[in-house]
Amino acid sequence: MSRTLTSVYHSPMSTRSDYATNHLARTLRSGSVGRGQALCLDDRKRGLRLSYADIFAMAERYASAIAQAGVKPDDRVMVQAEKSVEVMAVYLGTVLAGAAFVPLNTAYTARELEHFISDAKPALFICDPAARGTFAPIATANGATVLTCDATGSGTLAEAGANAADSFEAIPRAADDLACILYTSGTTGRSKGAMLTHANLASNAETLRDYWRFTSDDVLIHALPIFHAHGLFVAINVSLTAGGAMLFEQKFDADRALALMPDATAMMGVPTFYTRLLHHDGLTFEATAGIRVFISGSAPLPAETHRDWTARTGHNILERYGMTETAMNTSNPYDGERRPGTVGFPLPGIEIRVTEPETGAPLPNGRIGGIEIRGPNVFKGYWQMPEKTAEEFRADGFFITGDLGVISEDGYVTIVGRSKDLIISGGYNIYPKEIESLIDAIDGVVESAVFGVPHPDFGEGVVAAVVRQPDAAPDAATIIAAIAPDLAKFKQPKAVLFLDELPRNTMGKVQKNTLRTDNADVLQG
Ligand code: MLC
Ligand code: AMP
Repeated sequence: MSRTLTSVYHSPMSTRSDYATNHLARTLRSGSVGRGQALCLDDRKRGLRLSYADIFAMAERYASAIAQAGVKPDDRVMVQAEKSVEVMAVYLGTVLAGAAFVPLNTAYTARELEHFISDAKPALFICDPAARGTFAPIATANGATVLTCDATGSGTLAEAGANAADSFEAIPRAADDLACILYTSGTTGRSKGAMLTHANLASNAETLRDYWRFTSDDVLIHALPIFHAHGLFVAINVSLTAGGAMLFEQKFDADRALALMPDATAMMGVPTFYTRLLHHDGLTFEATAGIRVFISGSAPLPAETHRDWTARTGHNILERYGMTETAMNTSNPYDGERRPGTVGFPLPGIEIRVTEPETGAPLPNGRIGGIEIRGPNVFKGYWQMPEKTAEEFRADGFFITGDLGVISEDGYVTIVGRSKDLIISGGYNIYPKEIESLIDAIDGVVESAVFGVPHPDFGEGVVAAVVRQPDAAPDAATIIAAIAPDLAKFKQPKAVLFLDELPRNTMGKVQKNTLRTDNADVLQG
């Protein structure tokens, strides 16, 4: 397939800028050196076909605009805007400008935003023009300049970019300098910012490119959000580092994914992508014939889905395991057995051990324990939380993931559960504590327990068990209405159950396992 472009967007690859001293930018540009006019990103809904030269020219213009907005090296650039090539260029521009990129889920409400902004104190905040009225006062009160960008790229960001210099001298950044902060919810309900360095992201991109054999011939269906590790660090970084092309979709849609497959060689997704495609009549051997690799992660891929996929398409999905704090840790092999229900082997250069959770003592293969990780991918710590950071690391540098797993005699890692109270729904992490606190504050509620149960589409779905005062009993609709303004939609319970009391053990601890087992079919059908 020829992917040389003739596009109105053509810009010469900047010759003035030398990325050699900016650790991550150097890696992200490495795949395209000498191939400036090759296709980098194709957004068919917007009719955009952008070459590497176009994308890096845009990134340099945004880097200039970011610097002009007063952003200095090590400052934060926070973005809560719909997925677009402009947001991707802001990510690259932020890296070039030596600042830290802080993307946020577009579903977050003003209450959730308030915490992120006051915690990260960004110098620049970019949001949708429609949200400006709500978010700008919070951002400016915290010292940020505000720019806007909608799903089509319109807004004051584009204006600033148009007026900015079209080349930018990359700010030198060393391996250990901060590149991104990604917020990940905390068990106490307070989100923590995971600090990822240039070397964390660059090393993971190169490792995954090589392990999964990505090259400049690849065309990736990119239908993931770009505010999380999967869509940003795995999909974008690997594709750029390989010099491949991305078919950029606003969000996942099974019809569109199937329509794109004849032009693609790879797809990355959360398990929901695969279960939704399996429900589509169009999923056949023929429809998927041109795809080289289907990759799944962010949540467990049921072994049954893996097998059904093979039966319907002839492809074995390649499942991998990662997290915000570490990017990717393990992967099933490219060649060799992709074993259903497992997440494969530690990636090259990354060490994994399974330990006794209380003591950290390493356990032999075959024994279930806590998964711990050490390697160049492991983050620098939680933003302004040195004690929390110290708690999550062993003295010898291993990071305690909070996942429970086992390593087989032949080295395959299987994740069997989590020691953290966490729900993963459609690939999004949801911490029950945050939802419980909001429900408990509602008039007439005595207490609540939030837990995950099997969901046919999202893998797990959120359920709330609520104990009410007898005289002023709010119904389920009242409870959802009360929390909705403060809680992103994906975190809101899909069912509310009323109990006379919560099940507790002899220590008084709420038995979430009992709740999960007793209500396992609440969201089925
Ligand atoms: C949407 N909804 C969700 C949801 N997504 N509810 C629970 N969990 C989710 N993940 C809500 C919607 O608001 C809507 O509410 C209803 O559920 C149905 O929406 P939909 O239109 O069917 O959903 P859709 O918009 O298609 O989104 C589903 C999805 C999306 C799976 C495509 O959630 C998604 O792209 N997930 C990927 C998340 C991701 O990238 N995770 C990576 C994290 S990084 P209503 O009531 O209005 O209908 C990481 C590290 C690693 O974990 O290892 O990768
Ligand atoms: P996040 O904090 O959003 O980065 O989510 C990371 C968590 O997702 C991990 O700690 C795991 O619990 C889970 N996860 C990621 N990939 C997989 C996978 N392939 N199988 C099971 N769980 C996974």
